[in-house]
Amino acid sequence: MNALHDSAASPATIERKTFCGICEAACGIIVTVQGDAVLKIRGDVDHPNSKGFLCPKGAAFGAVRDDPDRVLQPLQRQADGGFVPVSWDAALDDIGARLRGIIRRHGRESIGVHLGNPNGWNYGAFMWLLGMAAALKTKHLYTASSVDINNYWVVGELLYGHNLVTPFPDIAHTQFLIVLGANPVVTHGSMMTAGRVKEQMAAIVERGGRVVVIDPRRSETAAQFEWQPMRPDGDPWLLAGMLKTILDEGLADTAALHRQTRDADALPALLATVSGDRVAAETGIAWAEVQALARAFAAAPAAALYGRCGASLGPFSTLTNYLINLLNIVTGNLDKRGGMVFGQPMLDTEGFTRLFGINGYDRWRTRVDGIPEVMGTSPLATLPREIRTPGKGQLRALLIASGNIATTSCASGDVGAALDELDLLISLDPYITETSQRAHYILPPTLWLERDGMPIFSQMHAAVPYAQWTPASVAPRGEARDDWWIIDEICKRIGLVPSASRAAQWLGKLGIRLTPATAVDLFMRLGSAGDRFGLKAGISRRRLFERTSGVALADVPAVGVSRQRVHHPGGLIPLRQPLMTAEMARLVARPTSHDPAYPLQLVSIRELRSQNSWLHNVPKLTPGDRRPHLRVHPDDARALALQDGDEAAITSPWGEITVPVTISDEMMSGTVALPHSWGHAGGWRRAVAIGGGRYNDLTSNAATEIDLPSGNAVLNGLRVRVARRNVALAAAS
Ligand SMILES: Nc1nc2c(c(=O)[nH]1)N[C@H]1C(S)=C(S)[C@@H](COP(=O)(O)OP(=O)(O)OC[C@H]3O[C@@H](n4cnc5c(=O)[nH]c(N)nc54)[C@H](O)[C@@H]3O)O[C@H]1N2
Ligand SMILES: Nc1nc2c(c(=O)[nH]1)N[C@H]1C(S)=C(S)[C@@H](COP(=O)(O)OP(=O)(O)OC[C@H]3O[C@@H](n4cnc5c(=O)[nH]c(N)nc54)[C@H](O)[C@@H]3O)O[C@H]1N2
Ligand code: SF4
Ligand SMILES: [Mo]
Repeated sequence: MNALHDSAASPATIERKTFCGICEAACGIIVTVQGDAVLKIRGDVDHPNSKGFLCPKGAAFGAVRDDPDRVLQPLQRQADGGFVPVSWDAALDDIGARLRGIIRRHGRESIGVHLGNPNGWNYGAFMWLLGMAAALKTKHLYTASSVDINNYWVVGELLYGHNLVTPFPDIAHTQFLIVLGANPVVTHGSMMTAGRVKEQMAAIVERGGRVVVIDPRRSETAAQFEWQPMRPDGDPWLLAGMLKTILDEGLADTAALHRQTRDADALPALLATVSGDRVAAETGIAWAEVQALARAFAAAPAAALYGRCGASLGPFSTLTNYLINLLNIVTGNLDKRGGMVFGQPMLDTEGFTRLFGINGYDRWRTRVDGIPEVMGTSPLATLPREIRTPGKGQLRALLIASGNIATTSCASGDVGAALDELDLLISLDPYITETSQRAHYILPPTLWLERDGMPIFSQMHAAVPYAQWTPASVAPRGEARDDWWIIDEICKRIGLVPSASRAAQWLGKLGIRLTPATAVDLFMRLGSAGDRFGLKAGISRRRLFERTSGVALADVPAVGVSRQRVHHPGGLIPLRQPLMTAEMARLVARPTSHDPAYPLQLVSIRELRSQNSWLHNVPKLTPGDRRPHLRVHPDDARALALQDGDEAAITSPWGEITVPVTISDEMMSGTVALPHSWGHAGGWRRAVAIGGGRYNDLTSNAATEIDLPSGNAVLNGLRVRVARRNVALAAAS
């Protein structure tokens, strides 16, 4: 090809605005594309929330899109475990035929659906997966929430009458932020979409306020603010102790309690059995310091107590989350400027889920373990037993969309083995992963740059309420198709309309199928921010497509709205919660465990250049030695005769893995920490070559080892022992 021909053919360079679909920050970005190539990604200063911020993951996403290991054609697994490419028609027709056979033999309720984390940036997939499960009338709807935030959904229902009501810090105005088990400097905020979150936290201190980070590890966030070390799982004790102090010393905001709640007189009984000595023993924090923290929090002019994975992946995570909410409520910081505020989404997700009967709690229990449903879902912890336990409703076929549960779910080894026992496993994933390699078919999805997008999840917790909906920035690679399209095509072949809506079912009978874009646009335009089809000034998909940086819906989240936002009678928050009283009693009754066989506690680490189990296959995001290293305090290392760089075996009651060790005083002595969701297998060659131990081979999915009210997995605070590898080998032989 000569130069002249080359230049004549080379397409123009174009800049397109959209948002990053990797994490909840949903940063506004500008993508430079040439033809179907992504040349560059940079931050968009005009975005209402992120204001130009970009992290290394977003910047490197072009390399993920172009990854040579990306699956670009439907793959069918062969008897030898290898995969061969097949046409879309062949794959979909065969899947349809097999599903019809399974339905004939075992009924629709034997088919399951799993939604992994990346669906949070994939509204079409999200809706169509929920719709498919609703149309199947299956109880086998699983989501990543059950290894993450099921406890939030339960507390939302108990206190505010809707799972999706989950207040978040008004970070731009608070004077006192307590960060309980979260590392926003690295993770950029979760259940809180606050752009430039590190700068916003620094600004609290600059305006004379405080940021206190309570964490067994001096995390990247703790290192920049006040670090209060605490034992893993000390959270419910710390919170109960703080609440007791506030009530005993008359520091509660009685006017706020009167205005926003009922049955506040039930609170002292909840805490009757909590003693200062026990709080100190369980947290490792002196009782006087717990009291001082409570007094300072109550005295601050505006304060917010924010908890995340450190507080939501422990054995009492619903109780913990409940107590977090109580502290914010009792101190008068709920629904207050600079306190905890309610979200103002562009799409009324609360109304949407209510309309279709999706929200709710404990309307039924899981078949094998009797765990309460949460928003119509079953927890991942139950999945292997639902596959293996015979009887009506046994799980026979599963469609997994963007989930790598053979690594990210509790008891990952058991999950992998159970998936092999299914009659049919379908995985929608851009890679051959530990999970998708077990599938009969891997179907290649478009990635977020290649499809239109709206921040379906992030919009619910945005520090600056905003709306954004952008067209695809670049064409899909290969034969990749939008996840929702794939789901729709599978549903067509089994005679389903993937929707919980009766209207959609009727239209389906007439041969009319909505797209997710049409359905969301319709709902959004009828909602409070919508244009009511031209009757008022407001948003629609067409208008948002013209303003690709997004539009602020307000400067700040509204306050003084709790009566409207609480879905309980009178708009009042009911503070008498028998379920939580029972949990408190269970906590108090549980002996402080010091098992000499497992003297240490293990917690998870997240890293700047990783997103859970993915983004591990591109060199840009995996420089140097990327194996997950176990962080061990120098005192513990000395006692275990561990040197920096040694290989060590970590043993829990449920498994053992081997990892290299880094000795660091960032840990509290007695606690060790390891990055989660490494240890890959399958066809992502670099990720596999990096190797490393798989954290969740140490965790349990037993019905006794989860948070009981929510079914949420326990992934932090695991009891373990650690030994130098050669020592462990000698002991074993
Ligand atoms: N770069 C990056 N960003 C991400 C992700 C990622 O993998 N990488 N993942 C995204 C996802 S899915 C989520 S859910 C969010 C999570 O966001 P975060 O919750 O901010 O992330 P973690 O790193 O899990 O932070 C948990 C913190 O709790 C501490 N901890 C562990 N156990 C306990 C305990 O028992 N009590 C207390 N008080 N602290 C404890 C840990 O040491 C850790 O510092 O991040 C999101 N953002
Ligand atoms: N030990 C331990 N385990 C944990 C955690 C922890 O803190 N500690 N955190 C838990 C939490 S909070 C979460 S949210 C889960 C997350 O775990 P998962 O829900 O499994 O999510 P990811 O690992 O982020 O991504 C899963 C898969 O999605 C694929 N993918 C990416 N984009 C797309 C897309 O657009 N379409 C499709 N179809 N696929 C896509 C990726 O290739 C990847 O294989 O992990 C949990 N596991
Ligand atoms: S912080 Fe999250 S949303 Fe922002 S660029 Fe990084 S990965 Fe993307
Ligand atoms: Mo998560």
